[in-house]
Amino acid sequence: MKANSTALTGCPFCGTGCALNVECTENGYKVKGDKTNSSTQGDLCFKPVQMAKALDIHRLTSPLYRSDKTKPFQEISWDEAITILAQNISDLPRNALYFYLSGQLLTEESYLFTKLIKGYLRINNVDANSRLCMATAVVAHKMAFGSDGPVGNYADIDDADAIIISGSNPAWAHPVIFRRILARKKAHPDTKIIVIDPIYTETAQKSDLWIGLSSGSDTTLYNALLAELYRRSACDTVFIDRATEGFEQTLNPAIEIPFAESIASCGLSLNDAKALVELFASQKKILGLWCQGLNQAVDGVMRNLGFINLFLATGRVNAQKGLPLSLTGQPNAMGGREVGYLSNALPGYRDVRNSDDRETCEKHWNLPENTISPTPGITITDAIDAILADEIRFLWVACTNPLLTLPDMKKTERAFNNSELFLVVQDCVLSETASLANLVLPTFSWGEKEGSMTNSERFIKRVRVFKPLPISAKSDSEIVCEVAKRLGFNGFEYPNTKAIYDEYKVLTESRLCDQSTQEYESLSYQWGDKRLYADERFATPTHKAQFHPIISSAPQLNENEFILLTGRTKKQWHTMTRTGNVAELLKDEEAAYLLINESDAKEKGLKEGDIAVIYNELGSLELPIRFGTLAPKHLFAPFGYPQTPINTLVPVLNDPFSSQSALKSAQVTVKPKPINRR
Ligand SMILES: Nc1nc2c(c(=O)[nH]1)N[C@H]1C(S)=C(S)[C@@H](COP(=O)(O)OP(=O)(O)OC[C@H]3O[C@@H](n4cnc5c(=O)[nH]c(N)nc54)[C@H](O)[C@@H]3O)O[C@H]1N2
Ligand SMILES: Nc1nc2c(c(=O)[nH]1)N[C@H]1C(S)=C(S)[C@@H](COP(=O)(O)OP(=O)(O)OC[C@H]3O[C@@H](n4cnc5c(=O)[nH]c(N)nc54)[C@H](O)[C@@H]3O)O[C@H]1N2
Ligand code: SF4
Ligand SMILES: [Mo]
Repeated sequence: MKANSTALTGCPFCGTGCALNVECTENGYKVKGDKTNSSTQGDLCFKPVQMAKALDIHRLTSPLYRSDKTKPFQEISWDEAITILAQNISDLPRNALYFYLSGQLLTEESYLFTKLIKGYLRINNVDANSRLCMATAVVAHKMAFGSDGPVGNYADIDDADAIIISGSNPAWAHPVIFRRILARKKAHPDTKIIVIDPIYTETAQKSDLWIGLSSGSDTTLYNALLAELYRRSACDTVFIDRATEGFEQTLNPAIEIPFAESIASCGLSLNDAKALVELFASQKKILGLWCQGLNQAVDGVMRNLGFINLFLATGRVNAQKGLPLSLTGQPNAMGGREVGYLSNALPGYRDVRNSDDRETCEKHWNLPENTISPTPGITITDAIDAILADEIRFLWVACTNPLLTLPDMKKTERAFNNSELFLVVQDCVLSETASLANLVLPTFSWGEKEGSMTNSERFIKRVRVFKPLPISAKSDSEIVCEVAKRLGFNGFEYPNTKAIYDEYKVLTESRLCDQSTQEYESLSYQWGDKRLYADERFATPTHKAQFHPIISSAPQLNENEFILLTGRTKKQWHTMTRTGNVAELLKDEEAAYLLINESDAKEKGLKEGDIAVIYNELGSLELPIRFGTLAPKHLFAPFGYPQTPINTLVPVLNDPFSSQSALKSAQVTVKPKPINRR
């Protein structure tokens, strides 16, 4: 890229998916919003602007290898690296192989991995960090609407009368979406912002009403609201009869519990809950947004469905009265879902269990009939167990840092250190996971590779190169193709990235995520139009949306224990491999902390700044105290900080429908750090 040139591209961070215009100057990269993009309209936050200073810091300069994980790495050539990788794949039985991908890979990269693993290696042992992030929302959308795919779009913010944000802190995690919400409020001060979250977050502080419920009581709250709406004859029975199924079965268990009783058990004020009922009972346009506070829970699918039920019950799946819009976390988790990178899926929102879906992909990939396995692969947390049992003996990790982000870090560490496991990590830096590997493959990163991404409102855009390429790295796509070719597979010769996209997009034809008519070069396209199901024809077999009865299962706390909520900070990105190198992004976030109510802290003899020890049966950590406002007996600590890895204390407890881990409800005890009296 020459100095003084510009490239239109996408932000590598959150699922808001801002379209950017990066100018390459003699003094570095100037990152601005792309005003020509209709999805994010030129807006952006400080993360990509600041990140542009640190693109070359701590980059890997060569493939690294060691046959024995207790020995130091040796630098090797790419040719050797590809040979070693292909050899390890060939030497093992197929069911001993596992792949772990990322919602930060580009669509073309995830597509190639999917084609190699499911089509050519004939296994479905592949998962992505979306299992920790969006798996629950995927399952809930399939159950309620018949297919994955967020229903609404960002423009629904612009004329909403009320925006209910549950289990999501967009002021930190989706800043441009939050700015759009505040802009709506500024233009129309009557617009109500309501936040349902155990923490009085920055989002809650800027809202009209904070519903500070206890962790795990979402399902009780949503059921109570549904029942109360029915009692007040405020459900849209015409819509329910015309376009949905399952209402009665859903209502019956909910209506048995008196409203006041349910609300009290959530730790909420009756007046606040009544305000929610009145809002849903009105004709106002309500937009419902949610993210990890509903997804990362042992009853995550139930929480999602409970929230969606309120919209279905009041006829809110349209532009007029509003709709639900699930917020996606990573910049291209949507693209990964579309290409089918999870262990049960195939490209174009297809499923390995469906014979027509398998046949379509087999034909498209010129593979014989019955090549693709009809059995979903195991999910990542089960794969960790299988590694510990010596059943999985090869793990290829790309674009994710699972040592710090999977639950039960000590268990993950034991698995990665298993001498029977050959661990391959494909990353742009030596991440904590990479430092445990046998083979490390250095990749290009943001600004160095091209392709496409889909954002949280189903909008696809191009990602382009805007900086010089590190000499010793390769793109994720090139690595997959080279290994496939070394394994003797045809079908991985692509002259350019456009050819990969062109092959993939055919598989979306006539599917919900149809993008088959789009041109790669100029990709700027919202599949499914502004809103899905505008004709009320849902993707279920009967074309009706489905209510599902909600089973409540709030965790019981032992006396003296706290619920440990975990999540994000405002400026850091997950495990800090890139944002951790930027002083501006580290400010006030240099180290992890423990957020606690002042009264709870006092009871434990802790002041602001003191070091607390938090512990449970999995381990213990020391964190400095910060005061905040949370529901009683709740704590918060950010994840991703390598010095104080909070996932040490998070047990593996999965939602039974989605296998997504409950990352926000570990139970811990707190005490002051003992004074060292040496
Ligand atoms: N700055 C920054 N932004 C990011 C990221 C980042 O690392 N840094 N990561 C991106 C990714 S991948 C994701 S998935 C998103 C996540 O975005 P969010 O989901 O908005 O962020 P989190 O901090 O994980 O959690 C959101 C909120 O859920 C609340 N919560 C916890 N338990 C409950 C509960 O039982 N009920 C309810 N109603 N709420 C609960 C927490 O208190 C927290 O405020 O952020 C994206 N954006
Ligand atoms: N306790 C707790 N745990 C959580 C969560 C939580 O809320 N609480 N949230 C979960 C969620 S929602 C998510 S999404 C996960 C995120 O967890 P991870 O995906 O594990 O975290 P990242 O730090 O984003 O890891 C991305 C890695 O990709 C590398 N990378 C960057 N660009 C490229 C590239 O172009 N190619 C390749 N190959 N590598 C690249 C980075 O250096 C980094 O090492 O964490 C989950 N874990
Ligand atoms: S809001 Fe998200 S996508 Fe937009 S610039 Fe900020 S981090 Fe990037
Ligand atoms: Mo995520």
